[in-house]
Amino acid sequence: MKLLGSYRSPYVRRVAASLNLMDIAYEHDAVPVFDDPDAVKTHNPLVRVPTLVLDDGEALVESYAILDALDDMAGNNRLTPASGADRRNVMKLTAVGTGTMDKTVWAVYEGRFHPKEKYHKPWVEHNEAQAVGGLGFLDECAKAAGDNWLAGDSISQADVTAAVAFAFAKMARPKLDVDAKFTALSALSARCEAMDAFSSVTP
Ligand SMILES: N[C@@H](CCC(=O)N[C@@H](CS)C(=O)NCC(=O)O)C(=O)O
Repeated sequence: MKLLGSYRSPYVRRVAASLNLMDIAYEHDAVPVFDDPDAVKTHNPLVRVPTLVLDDGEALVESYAILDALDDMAGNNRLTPASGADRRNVMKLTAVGTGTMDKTVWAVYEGRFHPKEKYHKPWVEHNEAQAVGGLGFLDECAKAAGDNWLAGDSISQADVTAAVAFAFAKMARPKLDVDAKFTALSALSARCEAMDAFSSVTP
């Protein structure tokens, strides 16, 4: 299988780190989606990354749907529990993580795609405040988890997505000073980034 998209994208990176944790082999093509949209359009009508092209040519789109399919393939290495309260918990924490990514990305896009005179600072601040809200929530959960992972004694998709969302906010919005504000989440992130599964997919 081939994963399309740069590891600068937090959505691509969470899929890549998950593939590594699941021990599923893949090729990587860091296609620049904005500069070379046709390479992605062939496989994904939305022209977004991540896109995962399976060996038989079937293309999977949207990180949550890709990860759902990968969990199915991963057997005992799945990162989201299959059902029940454990699944709901991991899904909720993961949703806060992806929401944090969304809001951080939107704040970045405002500066990247609007001409200077159309840059709307209140909208950037609105998105940043929501990203900070998400990080604050995950930080409280990391505090409560202590030496454990967010959803128990083994790493789950909640940890992967929280760590990647944190690293992305740190890289893309340095002025938010997330290491100082969210110390428990920062420690969780450091724990993840020390693993090959994450360090091998650094932007
Ligand atoms: N909800 C999507 C978000 C994917 C996404 O927004 N990817 C960005 C890169 S960070 C992208 O492909 N942007 C291209 C565009 O929107 O034109 C997912 O989880 O996969």
